[in-house]
Amino acid sequence: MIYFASDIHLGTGSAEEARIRERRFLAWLDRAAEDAGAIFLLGDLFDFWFEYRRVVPQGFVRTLGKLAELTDRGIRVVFFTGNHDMWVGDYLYRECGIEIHTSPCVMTLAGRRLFLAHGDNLNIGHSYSLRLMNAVFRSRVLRWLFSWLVHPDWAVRFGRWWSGCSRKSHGASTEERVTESLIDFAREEQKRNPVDCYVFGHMHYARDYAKGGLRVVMLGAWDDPTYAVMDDAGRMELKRWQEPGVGCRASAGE
Ligand SMILES: [Mn+2]
Repeated sequence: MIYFASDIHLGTGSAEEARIRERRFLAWLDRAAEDAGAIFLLGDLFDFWFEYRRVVPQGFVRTLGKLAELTDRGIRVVFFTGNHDMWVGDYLYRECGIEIHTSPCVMTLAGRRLFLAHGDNLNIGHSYSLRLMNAVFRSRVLRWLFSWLVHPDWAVRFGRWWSGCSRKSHGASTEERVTESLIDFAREEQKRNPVDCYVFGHMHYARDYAKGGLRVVMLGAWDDPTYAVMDDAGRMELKRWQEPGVGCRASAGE
């Protein structure tokens, strides 16, 4: 089985909220690891991440430990960076054995060709300001300057503030139309380089779109966790994650 999740946004909210979110994700990883050949994390695993050469942000130790344990056991863990963790370097690869991708990728899995991406910056060709902002954020030179000029405590403080602002402007989508731009992108891409399925995160709205040979699976955010799973025959399904025991407690109270 191959599992897909995105937009976990570890570190969001108060310390207690962040711990609950992390535990929920770990429970999902444990469940997935029972039969996973690979686990794909399609971006925004962290609400904010910035890596210095020898310094990484505090926190997330249970997640990093779990991911390292899974790769040690031979499970392939693949991470596509999102707009909240675009500054991931090679630490997660070196320390946890995670395969890292910083741009969209077409992969053949279980006999299916899949287009995988976080889903940000796919449709910015028409917008000069978005292209410029993207170039600034992804500039290696500016990243290097930032890491040498800004003390890590200040960088993380600023990053967490910025991530909070970004989430408020883009996060917690309640309308299906937010997914339309990704479907439009897939429709155009399909003319150039057809695949069996597109898998995206980013929009914080879970949707499984299938029409006229086009399949676009959009993973939701982990405020209400969803994930996708593909079996060995290449059948993909979008699912809601129900933590073991949570449903039982609710029904016991009736
Ligand atoms: Mn996100």
